[in-house]
Amino acid sequence: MAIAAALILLALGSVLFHFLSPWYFTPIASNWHAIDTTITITFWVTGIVFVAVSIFMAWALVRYRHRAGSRATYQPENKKLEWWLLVVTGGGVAAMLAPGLLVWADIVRVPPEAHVVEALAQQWHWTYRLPGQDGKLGTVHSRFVSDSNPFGMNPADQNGRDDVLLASPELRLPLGKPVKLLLRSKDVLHNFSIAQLRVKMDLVPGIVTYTWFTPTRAGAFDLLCEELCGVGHFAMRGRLVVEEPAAHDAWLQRQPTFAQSQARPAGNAVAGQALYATCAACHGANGEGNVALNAPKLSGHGAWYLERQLHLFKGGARGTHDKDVFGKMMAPMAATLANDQAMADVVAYVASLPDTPAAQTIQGDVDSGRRRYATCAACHGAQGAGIAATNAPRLQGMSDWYMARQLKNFRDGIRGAHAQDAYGSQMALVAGMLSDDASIGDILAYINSR
Ligand code: HEC
Ligand code: HEC
Ligand SMILES: [Cu+2]
Repeated sequence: MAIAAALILLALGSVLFHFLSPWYFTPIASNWHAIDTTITITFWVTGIVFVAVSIFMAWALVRYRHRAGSRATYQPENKKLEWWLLVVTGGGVAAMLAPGLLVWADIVRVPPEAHVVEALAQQWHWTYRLPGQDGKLGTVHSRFVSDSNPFGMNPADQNGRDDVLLASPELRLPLGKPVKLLLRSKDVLHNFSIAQLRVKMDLVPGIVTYTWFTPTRAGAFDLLCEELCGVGHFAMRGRLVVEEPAAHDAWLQRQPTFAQSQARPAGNAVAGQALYATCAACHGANGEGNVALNAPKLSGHGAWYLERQLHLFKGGARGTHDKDVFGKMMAPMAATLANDQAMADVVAYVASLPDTPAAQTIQGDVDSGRRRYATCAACHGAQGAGIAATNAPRLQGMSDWYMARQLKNFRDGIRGAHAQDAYGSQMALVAGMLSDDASIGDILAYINSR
């Protein structure tokens, strides 16, 4: 009797939970209402069966409970009942599967007016490519991929010259226009998924997969890589901003094309030497860093990393947090560099400076650090040499006292919290695992031992 009551309560509780709980689909922001409908149908079918089976079991427990003198009979065949169950089960399964087939047919049939956008995934971030004025994407090949051509653009293909390459995890799309999304991976399986759009599709190295949708609500939506194996997919956050078509066109006009980005003049170390005079006061004549002035070693960092930090400081995405005492000292210094060319020049000069390893100031448990560093290696490299393709800078041989401070800043939301600091926020996500300061010391001691 108690079990029968428990079964009924369980069924009732589940149904109430389903209807009353605040955890359900996010409000939809695309044309894919049909996906929600199929899920609702499945919930109805499985819900009715679940309640019916629970009630039947409770009823059978009460009706056929033990009574003195009563005997069970064995009835192996019941044609009528079997037909009945066959038809009801068949109907239920068809009701769950058939709508899905219809929706899938819509998903694979892209409307001809859809404009094309490519999302390119790699360990561990997203970038995007838009076709430019001609509406055609240029061809790409993995053999063209390099640090200066991360999209693998075919330099001989005229269609690619006006392609807009977005080296940022943020994609912008116009409201109300259907988009065909081409999905390309440079290395392993990834998964493009935006809950509010009800869009989710795997990226498979070696082939280009696709999906399509029409954004129906303006706003910013999180893009997640839901390929959950491996160490870094969780840190592959992106963002989709859906905006009015006019605002979108204006934004698109400002993005450089592939041809323009290739034509950008390289930094000039001679011009950079004069600019570096200001920097030397804190960072040292050879960019070796100065712990007394809290200015870290710069020599030995990749130009891509230094330029990005100077842009972040100048644009206010780094060094503006209230508690970022030392970042706030650096930010006005970046503002003295008048433009992109000045930044490229000073960085070119830093690249010409001798690279002597920084003095080691941090002690810790190297073995514990080795274990913890396994996660870091996925982006910063096994020896901490930094990897341009993952946007993760060099750690080995750099100022350890400075890195200790940065790791705390990342963890405590002082660095990497700004909306425009896409790569800093990725590092901040990882730094969340460094709950105690001792683990930071251990990791840095391990990096020092490399
Ligand atoms: C007044 C002293 C001072 C001067 C002058 C100065 N910096 Fe800095 N710089 C700092 C400090 C302090 C930091 C560390 C900020 C932090 O801890 O977040 C820093 C950080 C940096 C970083 C970030 C390094 C990293 O690993 O993330 C770069 C790049 C940089 N400075 C470049 C420059 C350049 C280029 C100049 C000259 C235009 C310059 N700095 C002038 C004090 C200075
Ligand atoms: C998912 C990739 C990823 C992982 C994993 C990762 N990092 Fe980073 N890390 C980055 C990126 C990207 C940056 C550059 C952020 C920026 O541009 O502001 C960074 C920056 C840093 C910096 C700042 C360096 C400087 O000169 O200012 C330190 C220190 C650092 N990481 C240490 C670590 C440690 C220690 C671990 C392991 C616990 C780790 N990272 C794991 C991607 C990663
Ligand atoms: Cu991924």
